[in-house]
Amino acid sequence: MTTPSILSTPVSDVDPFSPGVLEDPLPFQAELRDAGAVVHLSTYDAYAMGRYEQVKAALSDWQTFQSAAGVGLSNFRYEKPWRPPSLLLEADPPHHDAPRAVLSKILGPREIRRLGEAWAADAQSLVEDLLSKGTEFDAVVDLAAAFPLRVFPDAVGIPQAGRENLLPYGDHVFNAFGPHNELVAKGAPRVPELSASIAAQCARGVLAPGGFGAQIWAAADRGDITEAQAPLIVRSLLTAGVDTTVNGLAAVLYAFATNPDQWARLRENPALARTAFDEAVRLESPVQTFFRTTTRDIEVGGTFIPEGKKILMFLGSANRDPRRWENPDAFDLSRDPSGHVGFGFGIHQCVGQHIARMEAATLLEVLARRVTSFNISGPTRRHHNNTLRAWESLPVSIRTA
Ligand code: OVV
Repeated sequence: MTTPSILSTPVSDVDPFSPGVLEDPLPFQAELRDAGAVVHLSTYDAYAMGRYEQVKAALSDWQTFQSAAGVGLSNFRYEKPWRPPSLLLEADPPHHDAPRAVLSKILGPREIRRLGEAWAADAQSLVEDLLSKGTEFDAVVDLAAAFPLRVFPDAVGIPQAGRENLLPYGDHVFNAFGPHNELVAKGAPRVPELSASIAAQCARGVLAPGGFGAQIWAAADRGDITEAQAPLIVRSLLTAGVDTTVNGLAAVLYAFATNPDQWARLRENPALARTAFDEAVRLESPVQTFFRTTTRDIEVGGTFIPEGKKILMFLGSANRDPRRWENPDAFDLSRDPSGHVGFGFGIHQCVGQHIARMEAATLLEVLARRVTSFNISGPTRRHHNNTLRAWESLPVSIRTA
C-alpha cells in the first residue's frame, strides 16, 4: 500500500530579477532553499529550485525538464523567440545531438591543448604590459575581460572588426533569459545592430582557417551537420564564450583578492589553478540561473508541478547549499569542488568548460609566478544582469616578485 503524499507548495513573492536581489542574491537564495525543495514564484507563475539535490536531478532529466521551450522565462510554445533559438542550448534530443557532438569534439580537452603554448605567451605579455604601468589596476577590465578578448576571438577565427560587440551582445542575451525588465529594455535598442554584427562573424568566408569556426564549417562539409546549422553553432560560441569566462575570471580574481591565505597556497603550488577556478565557479556561479519547462505533471520534494510550467533552477544556490557543501561560503582550495553545477549538469553541461578552465589556468599560473599579493584597493562595483553574476569594476593593488 502506498501512502498518498500530502502535497504543499511554498510560495515566494520576491522577484529574483529585482535590483536588490541581483546586487546580492545570497540572502534570497538562502530563503528559497529553506522554504522548500520547490517554491512557487508568484511574480512569474514559475517554480524555483534552490537546493543542490533537486537542481541536479532536474538537470539530469531532460525528458521531463525540457530546454526546447527556451531556457529563459519566455515559453517558446506560446511566444516567438527574440532570435532564432540556439541549436544547443534551446534544443533537446534528437535535434540537439548532432550539433552537440560536433562542438564537443572541436572543444574537447585534447583538441584544444595545442592552443596552450600561445595562450601562455599571451598571458605573459598581458601581465607584463600591465605591471609595467604600475601596481594598481582594474582586475575586471585589465585582466578578466582583457585576457578572454585577447585569446578567444582568435581561437574561433573571427575578424577584428566587430569584436567590440561580443560583450554587449552576450550581456543582452543573458539579460533576455529573464523577464522584460529595465535591463532588457536598456539593451533592446542595440539588438538589430549587435545581432547583425554577430551574424556577420559566423559566415564561412570570414572565419580564419584552423579556428573553431572553420572547424564547424568543415563538419558541415562532411555532412555531420547541415550548412544551415553551421552559422548558428558558431553563434553559440560567440554568445556563450566571452561574458561567461570574463565573469569566471573576475570571480576567481575577487576570491583570491579577498582570501590572501589561498593566494599564498596557489603561489606554493600553481598546479592548484584549475581547482581554484572550479572552486570560484562554484562559489560565484557566473551563470546563476537557467529555466526549464515541464513536459508532464511531476511531483518534486512534495510539491506538485503541472505540465508546461517554467522552472527556474538556481545553479548558484545549489552551489552554496549547506545540505551538500561543508562551509559553502568559503573559498577553499582544499575542497573538491567537482560536482558543482556552475557549468550545469547532464546533456547540456557547458561544452566550452575545457576552454574556460584552460584560459583560467593559463592566466592564474602567470599571475602566481609574478604577483606576491593582491588586495582590493577601492570600491568594487557589481554589474547587474538577469542571468550572470557579474562585476563592473574590481580595483586592486598588487605586489610583485
Ligand atoms: C550556454 C549558453 C548561453 C547563452 C547562449 C548560448 C549558450 C547559445 O548557444 O547561444
